[in-house]
Amino acid sequence: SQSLDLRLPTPGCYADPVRAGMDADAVFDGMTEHLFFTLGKLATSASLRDLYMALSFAVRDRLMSRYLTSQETIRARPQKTVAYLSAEFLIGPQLNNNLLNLGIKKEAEEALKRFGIESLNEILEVEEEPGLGNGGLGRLAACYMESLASLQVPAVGYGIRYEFGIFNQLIRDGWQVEVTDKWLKGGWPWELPQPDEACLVGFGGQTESYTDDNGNYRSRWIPSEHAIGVPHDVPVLGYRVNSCDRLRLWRADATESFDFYAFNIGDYYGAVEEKVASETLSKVLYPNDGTDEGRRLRLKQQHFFVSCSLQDMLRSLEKRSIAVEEFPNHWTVQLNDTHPAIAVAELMRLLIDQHRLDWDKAWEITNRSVAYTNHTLLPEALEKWDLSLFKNLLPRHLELIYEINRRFLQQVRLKYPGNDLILRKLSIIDEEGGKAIRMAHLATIGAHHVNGVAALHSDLIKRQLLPEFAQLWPEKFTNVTNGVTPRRWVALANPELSKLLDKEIGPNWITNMDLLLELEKKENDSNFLDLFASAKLSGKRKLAGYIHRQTGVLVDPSSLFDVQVKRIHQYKRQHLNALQVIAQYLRIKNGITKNIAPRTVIFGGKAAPGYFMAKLMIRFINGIADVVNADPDMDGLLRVVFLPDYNVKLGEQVYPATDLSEQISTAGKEASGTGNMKFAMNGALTIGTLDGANVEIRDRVGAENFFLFGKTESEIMELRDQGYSPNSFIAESNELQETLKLIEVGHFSNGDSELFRPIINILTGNDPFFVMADFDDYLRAQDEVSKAWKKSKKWNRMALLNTARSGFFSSDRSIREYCQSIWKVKPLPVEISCEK
Ligand code: HBZ
Repeated sequence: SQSLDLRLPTPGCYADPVRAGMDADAVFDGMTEHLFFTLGKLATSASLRDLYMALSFAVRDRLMSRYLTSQETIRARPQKTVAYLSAEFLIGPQLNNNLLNLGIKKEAEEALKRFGIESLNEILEVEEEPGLGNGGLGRLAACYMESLASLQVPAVGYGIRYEFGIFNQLIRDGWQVEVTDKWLKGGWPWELPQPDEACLVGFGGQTESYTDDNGNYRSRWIPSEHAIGVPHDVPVLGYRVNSCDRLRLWRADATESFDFYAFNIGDYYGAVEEKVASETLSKVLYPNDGTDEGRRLRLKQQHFFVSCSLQDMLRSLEKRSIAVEEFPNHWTVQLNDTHPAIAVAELMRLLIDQHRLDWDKAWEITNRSVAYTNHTLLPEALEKWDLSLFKNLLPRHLELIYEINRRFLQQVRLKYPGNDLILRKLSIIDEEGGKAIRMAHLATIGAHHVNGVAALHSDLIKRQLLPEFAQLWPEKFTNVTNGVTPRRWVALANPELSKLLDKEIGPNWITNMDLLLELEKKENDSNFLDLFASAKLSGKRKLAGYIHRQTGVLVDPSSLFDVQVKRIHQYKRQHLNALQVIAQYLRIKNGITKNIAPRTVIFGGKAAPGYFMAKLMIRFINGIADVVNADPDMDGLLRVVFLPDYNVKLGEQVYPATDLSEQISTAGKEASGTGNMKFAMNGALTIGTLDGANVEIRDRVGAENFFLFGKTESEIMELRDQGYSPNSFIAESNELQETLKLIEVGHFSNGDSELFRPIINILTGNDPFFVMADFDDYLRAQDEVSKAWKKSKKWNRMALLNTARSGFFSSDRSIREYCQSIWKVKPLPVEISCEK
């Protein structure tokens, strides 16, 4: 028969599109069946959403033989699998990505035409994005899963299936308003719930000691509360390969629908209480990207998903009758920041309490399996748990952590006799103030490798964050510079550029970004530069349309699109950018327009709901936008836009449309940045400080194709040590004084001189992020930008060289580095058998 048996891999099912059910007829038939049987709709009355669902189900069906064959291959072959543990996976819309990776975009378009849909975009518009992450860290996890699958590396991403992801952002009267993200309403077609593989997790209660059958002294944990983790699996298909990895997200369910004892005594509300409490566990993502609030529910979430995930890994060994001692040969566990760092204690607990291993063996297994990635140096972002809270929630883990710490500190004592200071610095327990558990210390002690996410950042981890650890274990510390997937961020997001690249250098750049270097040959080819520029212009036109629809502001696609999109944070310095805009506004008002390039300055990003200054910065930008956009003097010269609700989907529109990428954090504060890479790939020039991966971007694209400004990390440290005073910088800059003055008098707040006072106060007070110190040099660099923009051929050449030399920032390169130097895993090609 020609029909596809979706349960069994079929002969030649990848090579032969008909047999694989990959042609337009099959996609159409699949959609028709799903409309009828899954959605209960007739094609004649199907809405756009129905068609989105039907197409998604039809595409999901077509992933299934790859997914199941991949899982079966991983199961049957005794090879190491990556377990990427992350509290966040910001995976973005799935349909388009799966169409691309399967290679059936054209077929889907053809099938849609038969339903009267002329453009796939109409359908893609409908897709809800699962906002299961805050920003860079969560998006990185998603890029890494895509690269792992594309490189055919067996991997599972373990995380939490939050019912509500990051809030949706509305702008009301210039202020951010947070709205619940109901991404699951109406059903999400990409997940496969697996209730048969649920895991039980305990919380609270106490420990008690007992003597086991062999006369050994042991401790056991009697939790007072339980939750059930139900895995929801999302297939992660690699690009044009059979490999399809799995993202396993845990949903918390109550252990019992009713506590029957409480029910029997008539306490109905008491009975449902436990159910409600445990179901709240996976209810909502914490929307903080930088501050650690130390909330009990967050620690519960962390332990919940880590415990489920480790149990799942151990169970996979049991199912295959593999001894638990073999764990490190079968799993390599990567901790995405300290959010899953409880894994060190939980793996010890499972090995010792449940699998009856002795301490040394358990520790060897744990240490050989676990590695830790750090993403921040900011002290307020380093996770610490109050000791009493921790003890109350995880008493057995606290015992184990004490013992880990005791043994570790004994080692330190032997190395540094009589050095109490170093013991205090290295201890997992922070004794300053109220006692607390330092999760970065637990992760570092438990892990075989600790890595930073850009060269500078990894260096600062060794020099500033964990110097005593780096001295103790120099070989443990390493760097893996972040990367982003070229499939989503170029091939999908930028179809015009992709077409041009395909034509010029062939389609292999998508999996081998080093091939982009061939574009260097074209740097003086006017014809090609024009084509490159018109791809950019087409992205800008689309974004201009979106801006108009969303904000009502008309922007000129031929102006310089100057973009800063990222979480709003003082260290990222959106206010520095905003001040620069005011300075340009003043110049125009004063008739000094000779060197001005027409610009559209675009901001986007969410502020943590409790972060007052970040929310005020949004209000500030909108205040400036209102004044600038209403002033006829600015026509043709300056526009300011705050794009509401920046997310993955919007990012896909923004990167291809950007000429200038703003990467202006205080040097030493941004661990890496990943937006900077997406911009460079799409041919934007960067204006930036020597921070995070900017350093490496500049090294790669060439200093002459990058607008550098600002103090270096060591200059910032020096300033700080000398007792930094922002006023000495303000005193030297007339433009800065005038800019601040205009804000103070309420020019951007309808005469209200109080509204933005906190911004002025912080900048003229202690200015913790050195905005004043970098202002003049930033303005100078912006003038360079304007000058360069006016020589469009030169600009286009610089932009082309950014794309050409950005291959290093593919997440495929990052993942290869993790595989070789940290995980020691190899690809496992998946063959779809041709025998029935
Ligand atoms: O991780 C970011 C870094 O700021 C950025 O420089 C880096 O490129 C990126 C990937 O390595 N960090 C985050 O995005 N951090 C968070 O989102 C976060 C979330 C929850 C927290 C703390 C931080 O509790």
